[in-house]
Amino acid sequence: MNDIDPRRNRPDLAAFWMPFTANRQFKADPRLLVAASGMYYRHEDGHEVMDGAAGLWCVNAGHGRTEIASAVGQQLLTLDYAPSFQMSHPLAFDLATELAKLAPAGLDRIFFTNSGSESVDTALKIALAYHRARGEGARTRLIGREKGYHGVGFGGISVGGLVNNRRSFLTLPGADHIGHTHDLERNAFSKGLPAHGAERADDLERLVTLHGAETIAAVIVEPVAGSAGVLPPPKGYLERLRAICDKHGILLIFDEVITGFGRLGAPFAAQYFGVVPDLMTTAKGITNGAFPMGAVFAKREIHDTMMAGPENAIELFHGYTYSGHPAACAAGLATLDIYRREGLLTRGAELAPKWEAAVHALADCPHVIDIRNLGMMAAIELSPRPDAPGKRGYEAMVGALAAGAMVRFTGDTLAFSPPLIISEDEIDKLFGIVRSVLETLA
Ligand code: PXG
Repeated sequence: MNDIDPRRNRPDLAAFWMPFTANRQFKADPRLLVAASGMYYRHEDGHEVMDGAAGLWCVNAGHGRTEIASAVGQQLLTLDYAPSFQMSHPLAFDLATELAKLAPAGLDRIFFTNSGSESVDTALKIALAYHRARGEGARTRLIGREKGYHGVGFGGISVGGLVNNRRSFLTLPGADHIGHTHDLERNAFSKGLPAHGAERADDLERLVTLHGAETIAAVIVEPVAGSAGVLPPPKGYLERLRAICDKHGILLIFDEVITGFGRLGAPFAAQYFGVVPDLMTTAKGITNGAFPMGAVFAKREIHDTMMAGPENAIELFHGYTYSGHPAACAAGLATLDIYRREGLLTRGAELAPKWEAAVHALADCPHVIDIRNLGMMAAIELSPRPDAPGKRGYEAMVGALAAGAMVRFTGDTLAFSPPLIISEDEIDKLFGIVRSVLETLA
């Protein structure tokens, strides 16, 4: 880890309007990270903080990977930028080819974006354009799920199901939602997939009855809901959703922004579950979080359907200045090399039993009302203080940071998703810190 210049003063905090943050609360008591290596961040006060969240679910190979840094640096010196509209550069094709090799069967056409939000909006637009190209232009409805998080674009918040992300904004008129699967009454303290709730996929039949299948373009779900607090799907749920989509000609989109790149112990959740979507959105782990990038994986049939009309006609009027940015592609290729070399896309499968046992051992801690896990994801749900929902979760996060672990919180749920290089001892250490915090939490 680089040494930090001790003379560096705290920066002026006023100008940076922070995303998804209580800005005034933060600026009154800031939390600044100044360096990172392997499993650890360094806090500005010098103490080491174990990364229990892979940054924001993205640093799957751990921090400070020199291979990625060198690849990006080299690329910037060789070819810093090249347009991707009507022009390109070799690395974009190389990375797409490598990603297609990892992809679930048939999803081997790759559209590059710069974030999860852009991947989601791109996938929704591809779904609409695909149906139109097939002569089913009436299929314009986009279906999400309650508690879903699909980023912050207008498409993503329209199919998203977290009210705070929607209430201040306009959403697309054609969007609707199936019900969520969170069911504490029947499924609390499930290890892995909860037993109850596969029938909740049938809610899609309700929307088909309400709107008509011929108006529905696509359904998008996170295979495991992440931001809502790690909600693994009930056993059989995704299979059922797939079957209903097939029955009605509706495209199924898996939002794998979190579950992609080894989080569950397989390259993608689609492979973990053996359920193949029509489109898949990714970002985050595609470059180990080191460079902004996202990618949409499309079934070849969807891509090929769009390759119609005169050869000089643009098939999809969509793309970004930075789609397939050379440095992002270099970061992606270096990241995939690391994943392959170190077996990180499947390492989660070996660690998951230890991970599961370690998190569920906290069931006796105060305030704990549920513990959930799948692959290398887990959550501990705390009972809210009746007068102050969310406060306990916030205090647990702040307490853990002081005690040497970075964890995410959403409301009163703590979420865990470590870099996939974590050792068994570090798993014990992480949950040891969490235990010490929960035991002293008011
Ligand atoms: N889809 C999913 C499933 C996500 O988890 C996005 C899309 C959007 O990605 P971008 O790159 O546009 O942020 C996400 C992002 C959290 C947390 O703590 C989760 C995300 C981002 C920030 C915080 O749960 N997920």
